[in-house]
Amino acid sequence: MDEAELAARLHTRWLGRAFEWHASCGSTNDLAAERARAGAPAGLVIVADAQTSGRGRLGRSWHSPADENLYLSIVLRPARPPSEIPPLTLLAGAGVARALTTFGLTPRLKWPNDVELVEPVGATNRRRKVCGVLTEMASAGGSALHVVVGIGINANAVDFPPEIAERATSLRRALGHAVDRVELLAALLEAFEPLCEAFDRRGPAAAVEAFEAHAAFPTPCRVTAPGRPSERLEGIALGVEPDGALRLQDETGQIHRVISGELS
Ligand code: BT5
Repeated sequence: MDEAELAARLHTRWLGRAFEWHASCGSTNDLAAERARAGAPAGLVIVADAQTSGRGRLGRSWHSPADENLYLSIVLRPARPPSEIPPLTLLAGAGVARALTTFGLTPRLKWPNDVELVEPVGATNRRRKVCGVLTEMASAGGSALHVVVGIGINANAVDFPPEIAERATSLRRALGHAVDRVELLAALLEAFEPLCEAFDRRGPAAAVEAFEAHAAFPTPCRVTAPGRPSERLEGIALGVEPDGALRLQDETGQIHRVISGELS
């Protein structure tokens, strides 16, 4: 991937107009945070062909083999208070979903940060993860200084390590052919730019609206607390609240607001 190639294809106004490409790095989120602390503008995009310590949430790792997939981080400086920042994860998922739709796919968003594709496995269909989002923020004095939105998309990987083989898929597996990563990146940035502008104007409501257009909730669904798998709630997901929390009704009819957790 190279900068001139992206610039020639990209039709955004500010997102991705500052761009760095690396053959390899630890985590693009760390590089983006470093650039943001040094004053990088909103819209800076950092892409790596490989990550040696790609991260998920809660210290989990993101499988990031070289040259096959898309690993990127975006620096944003939303004019919103820190409490309104977490729904940016929903917004980024919606951006990815819109981009994948332009490839003829029907992605489904799983609250809060997974993009999934339906894959036939034997006689059944399984939802498998094609993308994950990791949003990280630095704040001071009640305002968000910068936000880094990290996005990993399995573009062309065909095989996955055993620990995720049952749960992961890629665009290539779904489409039956390889995808051009520059084209994928341009489609993603073009889809995400207007969403970011809507978020600046309207905050979390814009994120929730965009997310719900592609959301699919497992029924019934189970939510486990981050890092505490024994604490769980089961019920029917009713949707996402205006602030991004998941609304879940348990079997007694009680409604719960889930702010973070793992959905299955
Ligand atoms: C995520 O975390 O899904 C967020 C992933 C964000 C990755 C991007 S890549 C660019 C940027 N730089 C980074 O360092 N990170 C971001 P979480 O919901 O915690 O899911 C992590 C879990 O997904 C792992 O524990 C595995 O079970 C599974 N997993 C790991 N790698 C995967 C992959 N390539 N495809 C599908 N599933 C994967």
